Amino acid sequence: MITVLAGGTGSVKLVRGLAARESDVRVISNVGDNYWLYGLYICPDIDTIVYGLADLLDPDRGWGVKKDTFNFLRQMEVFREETWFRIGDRDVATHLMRTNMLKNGENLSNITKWMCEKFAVGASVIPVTDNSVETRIITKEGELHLQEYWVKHRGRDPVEGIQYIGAEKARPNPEAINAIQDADTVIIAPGNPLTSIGPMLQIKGIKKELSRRKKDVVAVSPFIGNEAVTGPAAKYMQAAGIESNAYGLAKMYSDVCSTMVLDNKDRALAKKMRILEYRVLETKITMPNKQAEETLAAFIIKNAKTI
Ligand code: FO1
Repeated sequence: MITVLAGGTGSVKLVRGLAARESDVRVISNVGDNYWLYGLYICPDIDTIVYGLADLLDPDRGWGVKKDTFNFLRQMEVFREETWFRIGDRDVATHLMRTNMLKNGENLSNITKWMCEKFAVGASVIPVTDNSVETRIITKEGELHLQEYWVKHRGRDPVEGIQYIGAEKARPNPEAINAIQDADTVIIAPGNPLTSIGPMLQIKGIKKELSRRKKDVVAVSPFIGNEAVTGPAAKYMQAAGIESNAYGLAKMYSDVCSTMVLDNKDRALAKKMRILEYRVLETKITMPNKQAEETLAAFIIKNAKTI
């Protein structure tokens, strides 16, 4: 059994590769970028993973449903509502159903299970907590929800800090704890370390359980050199005072992880990582197509247990 800690667009390709090769895959999903809009509860990371596994994810954007239309949003424009967050017509049905179930007293874990069933996803997708955790970005202009900072303001202002509101008190999902305890290998997907993986590591029970399994925890770097393969990870790492490369990541994950998968091009960083007592695996970490997703997944599964 393989357990993956995953965020959104940076993680879904590896999750898909693992699910194609393994029969029991459990995906612990970040909830820090969940967002309320028009009275709807939107869970981008959960949805990206579920759509990705259901082969419904838009491949160009990396979020939302492929070939979706935007009539709902056009009507919201008519109502003079803000429409900077591009919710598609099919996507909105997911948010409507989820919000309705929440209002009827269902928790996010069960709603996500329902979603996996409806989209015929075989892997388990487990929200890291059913409590509210909110990633907020601090800039000199003030504090913004991650979606407002990144999508509405297009990441315009320098990041001065990151906060995970609610993480401290959040109760880890018992199924997430079981998934970490029972896994042969736990993989930290190449998601944004501060906004996709970071909020989960701030939940005490999750961090404690991962550190207990440290020798079986493998992280996949989202960096090549000082740049993230996709997205704004480098910017957030610099803001947090962490080197924006695989070595900075290794230091950040050193309490919870003992194996780092990095790109062949980052071979020069391996020696420094070994000083931190990491086992280092070098391969090609970019996943431009489904074949590459499976190849990386197979590489990790094969090498995870060769100590
Ligand atoms: N990202 C954008 O850059 N622009 C959008 O308009 C946008 C809409 C959106 C709608 C639903 C959804 O599930 C995700 C969406 N995302 C959008 C992606 C999202 O902002 C982030 O990439 C994730 O939260 C990070 O994991």
